[in-house]
Amino acid sequence: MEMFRSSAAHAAAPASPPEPLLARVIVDNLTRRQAHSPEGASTHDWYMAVAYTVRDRMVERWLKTAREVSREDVRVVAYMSAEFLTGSHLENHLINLDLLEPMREAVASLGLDFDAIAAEEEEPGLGHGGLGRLAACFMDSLSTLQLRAIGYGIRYEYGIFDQVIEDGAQREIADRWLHGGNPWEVIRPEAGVEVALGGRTEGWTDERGRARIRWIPERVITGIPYDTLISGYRVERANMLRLWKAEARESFDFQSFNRGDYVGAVDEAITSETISKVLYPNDEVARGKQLRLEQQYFFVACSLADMLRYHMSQGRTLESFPDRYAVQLNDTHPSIAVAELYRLFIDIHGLEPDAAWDLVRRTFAYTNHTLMPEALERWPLPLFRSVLPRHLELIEELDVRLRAEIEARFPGDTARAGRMAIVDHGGEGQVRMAHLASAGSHAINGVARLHTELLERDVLRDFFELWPDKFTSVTNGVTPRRFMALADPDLAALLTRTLGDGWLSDIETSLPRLESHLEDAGFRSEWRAIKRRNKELLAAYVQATIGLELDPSSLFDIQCKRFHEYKRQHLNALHVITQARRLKRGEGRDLPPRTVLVSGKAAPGYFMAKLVIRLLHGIAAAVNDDPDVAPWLKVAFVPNFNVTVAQKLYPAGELSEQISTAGKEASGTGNMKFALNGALTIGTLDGANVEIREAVGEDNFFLFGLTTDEVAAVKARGYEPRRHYDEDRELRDAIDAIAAGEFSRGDRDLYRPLVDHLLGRDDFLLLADYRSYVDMQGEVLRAYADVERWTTMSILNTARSGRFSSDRSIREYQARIWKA
Ligand code: 26Q
Repeated sequence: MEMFRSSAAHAAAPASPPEPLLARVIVDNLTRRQAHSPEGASTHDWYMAVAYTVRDRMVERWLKTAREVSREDVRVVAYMSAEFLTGSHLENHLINLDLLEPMREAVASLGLDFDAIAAEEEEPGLGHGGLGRLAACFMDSLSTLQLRAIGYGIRYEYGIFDQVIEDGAQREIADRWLHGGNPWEVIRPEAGVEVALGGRTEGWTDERGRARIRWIPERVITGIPYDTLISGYRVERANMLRLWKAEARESFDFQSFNRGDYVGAVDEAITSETISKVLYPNDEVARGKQLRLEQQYFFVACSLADMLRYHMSQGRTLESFPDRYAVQLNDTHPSIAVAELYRLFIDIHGLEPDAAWDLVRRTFAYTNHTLMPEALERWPLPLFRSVLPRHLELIEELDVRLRAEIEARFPGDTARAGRMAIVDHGGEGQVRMAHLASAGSHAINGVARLHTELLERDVLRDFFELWPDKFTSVTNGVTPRRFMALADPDLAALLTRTLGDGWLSDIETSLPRLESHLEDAGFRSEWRAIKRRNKELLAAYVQATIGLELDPSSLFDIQCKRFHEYKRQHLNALHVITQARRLKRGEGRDLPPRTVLVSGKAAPGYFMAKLVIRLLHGIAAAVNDDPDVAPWLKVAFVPNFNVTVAQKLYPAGELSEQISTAGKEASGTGNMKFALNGALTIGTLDGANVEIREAVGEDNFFLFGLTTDEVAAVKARGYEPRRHYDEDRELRDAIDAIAAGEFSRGDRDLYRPLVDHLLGRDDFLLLADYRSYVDMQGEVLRAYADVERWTTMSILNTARSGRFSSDRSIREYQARIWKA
């Protein structure tokens, strides 16, 4: 005890700003809030104490913002998303509060290691990848820009699975992120909401003699909000993320209880609670699973009820709802909100349909994140009817309205009306959620310029022709607080020394000033030293996790993202095989060595994606142990890619692999995180790569591959991947090596499905792009050999990537869509 008392006293005189109380408050939280004594406390106990200390500091900001919302005439942004991939909170809040260093010192004064304490935090993995992480970046920027916002989503008890690798294959482990307690959330049982499901509808006549419909549900569950504070960078306000947990309506059902069926009643409670139990692990493949529809409806119904209840409690009219709330739909996952709000206005509040529809459309805006047909959500009619019978009736009604609008603008064009219908009556029938979202919103946006163009030209073409003014493009962005300041503190310190304090609030205007330091030898060598140190840190992490030793002087070439065939991790693999074979022949040993790092999860049921993970491990095993190859080329698979691992990878990246088939990746955001951290991109003209290349300059970007139009032309002509195999000796050797079992201990069957697919169909045109990719990888190494040239290109990538801040994205949403 003595140590703690004297250390706490020590903390009375730390470096500026003085935080005499911090250490004492931490000990207070440990003892009073958690009933632990300092001597017996575990690292996790200390983490909880530190977290509560930070949370308490922020509560005032939060309450202040809430008071302002109730007083002022502001429009609140409600960001509705089935996913929020926030990453760990502790250090992020400390950066925002300018308390990271004082907290380090306070913790050190207690004789403890801050990094070990911070590492105790389980990151909330409430998303798969890009879309969920984007929602988290947007929440960060909304707070930093001091816009009033609420993020609405689901408090999954199990987030995205943890990935472990066994014998080169992915195995999934349940993510028990709540196991150790979550100090960041505040439960609000008093703000619970009831949500109905299933059942049927019936007609009735209201007191004014109007024919009305009511929904007689089969089940009712309760949604309980859990609030997490979202601080902004150096600002006095804060927003919140409100996530819903599903619970049984009562702790037990009295009727069953009276019948003596206590266990049956508990059973029903368990069934209700499954709704928020687990994040579906598939992304980009929409499958008609009832529980997934129930999840979507559950959080949307809770959130709208929450908004309406607050709105009415302030004594406001229904008509003013769209003036007070701008609801952004993060893809179609929450798009049932369109039908739900329409239902609430008509069935519950008795509005006339025309008025209700007008209010609905003024409320919602829809962001599309995909061009892949299999990712477009569609629900089979029988399933939809059994879960949401009343909503289906209303959607049929909306369909009639939509048809009338189409007829007025394109008379007699029944083919068009059929293509655009919300309910597709072919076969068993389907509800097309992208059509519901488009019809029910006043704004529709894609997430990069190319993506929006393709939406307008292709996926949503008919909607664009009907409502061209609804469409807009908002290129994605990432928060520089997490992905620069937090992930790369040394770089942040250099930028503060070079650009002055405050650069992090507006990187779009501050980073370009780096160009005036381009010739400064001292700055350049610091720049290199920082990257080198980040590579050493990553190498140490890789050594500790998979026991592989990396050479920090080699080029760190990284591809980290979900595994998908369209993202083409197997094209990366083909290049590695080709390069290994060259080295084996003695070619290319005069060029700099390269370390290829790959990281990412595959959906548990995505056979081909999992096979590619195995292949990469097979290649790693062959390459890393070969003395003719390993000095120049190593391959490391970094397991369990998540936000925490990402924060180690991006700062160490020198070459960013953004190699999707042109026209498939809506935007990408990892591409932006790498560029901001001074990596160069090797990439196709896909998603936001196009804009990154424009921003950083074509000389500072390694472009390869077919364009979107060329891809379409090749497919239209009848693509024959085998021709490339026949004509390109190195390509043939690489594929033959896989087929021969070189990466599967002689097993010729393991990768057969992959090889057959590549030679037979090759939907994502790996073989067509192989030669230009491999040649460009040669250019990369030649450029890397010239240290000064690479340094210049690296600095320019950072200096010119400021527009890929999510602050810029949010300003655009605000100016063009929310006008909050
Ligand atoms: C849908 C229905 C049923 C089950 C799962 C899903 C589902 C879940 C997640 C469908 C899609 C997703 C995730 C999509 C996603 O992350 N898209 C990415 O969004 C990023 C942010 O805009 C873009 O940068 C990426 O290009 C895009 O792939």
